[in-house]
Amino acid sequence: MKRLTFLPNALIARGIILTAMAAALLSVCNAAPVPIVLTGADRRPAISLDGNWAAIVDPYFSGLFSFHHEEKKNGFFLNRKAQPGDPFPTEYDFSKAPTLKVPADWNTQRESLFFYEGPIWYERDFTYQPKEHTRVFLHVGAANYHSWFWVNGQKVCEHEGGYTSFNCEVTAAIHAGGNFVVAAVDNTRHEDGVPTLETDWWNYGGLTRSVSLIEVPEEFIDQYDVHLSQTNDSVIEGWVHVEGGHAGQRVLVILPELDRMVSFTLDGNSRTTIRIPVADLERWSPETPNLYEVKISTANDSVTDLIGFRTIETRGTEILLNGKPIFLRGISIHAEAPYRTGRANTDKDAETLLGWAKELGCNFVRLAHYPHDESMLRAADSMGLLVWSENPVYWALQFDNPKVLAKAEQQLDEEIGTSRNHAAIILWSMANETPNTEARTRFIETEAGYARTLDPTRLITAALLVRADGQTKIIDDPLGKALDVIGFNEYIGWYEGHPESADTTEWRVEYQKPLIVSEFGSGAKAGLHGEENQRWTEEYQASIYRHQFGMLNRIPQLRGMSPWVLMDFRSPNRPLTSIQDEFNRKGLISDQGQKKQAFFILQKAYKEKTVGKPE
Ligand code: GCB
Repeated sequence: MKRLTFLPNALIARGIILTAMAAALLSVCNAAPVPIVLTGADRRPAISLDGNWAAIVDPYFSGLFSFHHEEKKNGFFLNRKAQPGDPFPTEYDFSKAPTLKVPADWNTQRESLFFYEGPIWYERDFTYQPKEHTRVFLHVGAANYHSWFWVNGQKVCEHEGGYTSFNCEVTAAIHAGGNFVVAAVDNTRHEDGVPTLETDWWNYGGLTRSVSLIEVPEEFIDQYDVHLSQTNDSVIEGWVHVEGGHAGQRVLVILPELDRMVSFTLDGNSRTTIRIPVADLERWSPETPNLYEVKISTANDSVTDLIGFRTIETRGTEILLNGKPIFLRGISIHAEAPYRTGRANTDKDAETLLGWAKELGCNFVRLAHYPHDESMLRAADSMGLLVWSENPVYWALQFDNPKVLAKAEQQLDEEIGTSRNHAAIILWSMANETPNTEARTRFIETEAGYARTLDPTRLITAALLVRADGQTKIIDDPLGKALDVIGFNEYIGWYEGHPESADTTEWRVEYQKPLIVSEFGSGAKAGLHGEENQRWTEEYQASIYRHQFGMLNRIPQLRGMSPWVLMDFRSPNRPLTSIQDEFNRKGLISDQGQKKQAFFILQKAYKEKTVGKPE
């Protein structure tokens, strides 16, 4: 079996040398085959492994670790099926275990797992017919947080990070007829994790997104980037990488609607840059979310994607979409499933959440606080919603720990590698509300530099904290220097002062760059009514929104907003009985779909363009 690495081909091709930190991580991971990033995985034919998986709860992780806490070679009991006459007691017998549904978090499936944080074993049988000259990958949409996989007892990969997809090669482990896959998924929080111990959202565990088998030829198109040139709007450019490809091999790129078919040649790094002159291209925008079929093929492989073409850049304090200034009328969204709660992971969830954003009058969504799934991005592309996509560098990570930086960079590789062809995404967010320390600034500057090497076509942002001097709020966090667009969060009227405090608040912004207020808001229990000064009522929340608008309109370089948050979401930090009941209640809509008053206040302001700079 050919070994693949995490290393994005784009980086190899650009001759960029791995940071010492990333190299260190790779060598640590060398023990297990490492998964690869696949662009457009959802565009390939797949054999679904979704459904019911046998599941064994293993809080002490005794299935993987021995009584002296050494990792058992190959998972011992767990990597094989119990056989009659086994010499050892088989305590982990999947045939006797209850099941859990995949894709889904385990917390909302079984009452006893609601607060569970730890490892759970999954097992599923499947039949398979190998084909000649075909490689097979186990595609995992997401497994939160740390996961291990075995196919027919052979370890096929290990992965850290709960919100990105990855692909483990199983070609050598899979065989004709009956097969079985075992996964261990552990959502234990770690100080050196990304995110770390503290978050304000539910730590949903499990195989939270779809799992499938993807078949590809021996040489296959693993990554590609197809976008409109920033400098010439009649040229589509980018690159294609063919895993296992060789110099001189042909790659065809076809855009049927534009009547284009252009051939390129792979270089010694199995990569080619592409450049395709086009005429009469209808550019992608929120008003005209045009998507074009793009077919990329080699002699043996082909993938067809749907891609929109637009440019995004900044000029002074403006954000320019297709060369024209735009104000981002947005809302923040967690990947929380409407109506049923739990992790959002279906096309229907995406349509509901983004449908509400459209109803609100948005042209923009902040997908907080981690990469959301492919269905959200496909829906945003086709519905015409610009997207802020975020790496889970949230609050206080171990910023002086090189291994943590390597983990953040690995998650960026996966986020950008899988979703780089979505026209909707305009902003890569590096972090949220991080403490202003030198180690933090160095960490995120490095992360931002890395993101730029992976994708120089989009804007880099982060949600910063602000400080105050009396009635003046100051945005001068040194991290601002590393960003193209500055996001900032503030909770005037909720965590400080009263809703009216916004009327007298002034802002001093040390950067001549576009600003987005990436959060403001207040808690409100849907259906709870009272006076405007009564916390938790819909009236209080509505009042916060009204008072914010005037203040925001006085910030000259404000170019966007994404109030917190579209829908109530589960958080263990929110225990207030009969109000919160383990939900963060800052949603404009309850988890059961009830719209609160503030929804209509924001909707009116967006539709009448009374907040923000009219274009
Ligand atoms: C924040 C965080 C967000 C929280 C929110 C809140 O500043 O960025 O994750 O959920 O405040 O509700 O307090």
